[in-house]
Amino acid sequence: MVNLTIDKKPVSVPEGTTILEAARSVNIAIPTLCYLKGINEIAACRLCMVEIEGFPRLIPSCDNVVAEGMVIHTNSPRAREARRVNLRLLLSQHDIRCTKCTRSGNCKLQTLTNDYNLLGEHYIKDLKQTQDDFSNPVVRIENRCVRCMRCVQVCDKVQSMNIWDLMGTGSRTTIGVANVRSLGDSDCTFCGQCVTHCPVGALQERDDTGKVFDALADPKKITVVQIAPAVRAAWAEYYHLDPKFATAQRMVTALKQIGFDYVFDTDFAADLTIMEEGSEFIHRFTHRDRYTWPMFTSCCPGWVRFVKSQFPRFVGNLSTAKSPQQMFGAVAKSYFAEKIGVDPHDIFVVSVMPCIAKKSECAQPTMTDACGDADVDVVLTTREMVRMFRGEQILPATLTETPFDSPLGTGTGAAVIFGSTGGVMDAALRTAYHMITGSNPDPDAFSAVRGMDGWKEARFTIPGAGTVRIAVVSGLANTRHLMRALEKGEVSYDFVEVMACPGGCAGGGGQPIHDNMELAESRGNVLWALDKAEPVRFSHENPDVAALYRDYLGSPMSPRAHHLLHTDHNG
Ligand code: HC0
Ligand code: SF4
Repeated sequence: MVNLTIDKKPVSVPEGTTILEAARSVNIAIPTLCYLKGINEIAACRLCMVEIEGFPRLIPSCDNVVAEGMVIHTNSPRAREARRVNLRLLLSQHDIRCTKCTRSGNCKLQTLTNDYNLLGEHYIKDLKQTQDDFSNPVVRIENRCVRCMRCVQVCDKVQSMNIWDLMGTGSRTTIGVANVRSLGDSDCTFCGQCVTHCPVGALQERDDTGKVFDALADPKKITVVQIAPAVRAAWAEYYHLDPKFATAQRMVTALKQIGFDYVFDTDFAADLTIMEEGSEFIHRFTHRDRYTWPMFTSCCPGWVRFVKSQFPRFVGNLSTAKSPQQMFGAVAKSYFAEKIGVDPHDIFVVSVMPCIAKKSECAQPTMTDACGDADVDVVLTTREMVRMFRGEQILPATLTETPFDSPLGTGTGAAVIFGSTGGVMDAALRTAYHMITGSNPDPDAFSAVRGMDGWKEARFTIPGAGTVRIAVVSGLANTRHLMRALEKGEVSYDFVEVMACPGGCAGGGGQPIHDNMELAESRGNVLWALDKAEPVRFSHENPDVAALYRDYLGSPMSPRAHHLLHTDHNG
């Protein structure tokens, strides 16, 4: 152990601990902007400067480690002044028109500017003119960037994609797309992890709320909205509401209040996905030699973009099942349109997703199977939906609960866990077991797939089918490791679930942002608890999915189901 003193407090920490972490261990907070533990410890912002007795210069505390006997002052006049100067330098290159920024009120730089009372300073006239591209699902706004490098590091280390890179030198240093490409031409998966890790508003999703307000105001449009599983675990975080209070049913009330005609649940389509994907898996498993292995889940568009660009020879291993969001859109503009007797072209489908990549998924030219129009018209992130609620002055704490509309509003426990890593696999195995054996397993029989490990493996024996070898992976760097191991023949599986975002959609790139906090696990736990509390925990027992097969699709994998619910990923 190393013994030292920080702000007159004795501290004892293991060798190699940074000064910043040593201070945190005794509840001394040193301000940071660029710091992300284990990912970005590079002293780019230089706001964590501290003074060390006997040392001539101030040093950044995030990338310097403790030494025996150090006497450190974190808030000496010199340290405080250095922080103010460094903050001013950051502000001199930053668009400080906070009223026009989506991160206003949730911006680390804005908070520090207030904390250090730099409110009278104006640099705006020196800003350079930029032409920011708002056409892609992920948008970068150059003049808001503080060159903290978090996006570069998260993309490299957590997602292994290396999309962002440092460009230029000196005062012209900035971040851009590596290899001088545009974001749209790059291999960006649009997972949005750079967005949720940006401390300011330099990265955000493309705002599509205007299109939704327009549709809501159009008397000819029948507006339908679906809510993804993981949204319910996070939507009210900005309002500081406990997830137990902030139920999906209160979100239904709010969405009705802003004018949607029908509020449905992506959980319905998640159960439908399990019927199709489970049947597909059993078909492949019983005709083993006709397919290449393993079969991969296909519901995460970040992962689908990843496999297409990084491991194209595995594209044929993807399940042909569309994602629940796309199955929902296709069913809404066919079965549901028929049921209520309207022209599907008049239905406007909005998805609320914890995800930015879903914006690119719904725009795929192949996702038009119901009536030739896009099956899903607009995807909003959880953050965009909250922005709409705010604009409409909705106060979630005052809302009562409203049930989802019928018939696309019923979901089971197996569906709600889709939003957490391991959930799709768990749900698929529950139903595959029933399809093979004719009886239900214990709904918790496959709990080995749960938990936050980035790469999980398990084997399950299903009577009549033998042993099924599965893997569950989340985060694209973990995924790359798994894919390389598969290529080298170091591992082999039958079925693999992949989610691009660490922890799955609960930690998705469209979820509320809390600086320096990873909430995928706690949000995921909300979803697993919802599953436990559901009376029905098997997708094949969803009564409205059963009715859809009975009245419209026939059976899983029928020609109509194939047309509406499956896709060719090479298409
Ligand atoms: Fe997900 Fe989904 S679970 S990808 O994370 O499969 O976005 O929540 O909606 O489509 O259901 C996201 C979340 C979904 C889809 C579902 C899947
Ligand atoms: Fe989107 Fe979920 Fe995939 Fe992340 S894990 S890219 S939130 S679908």
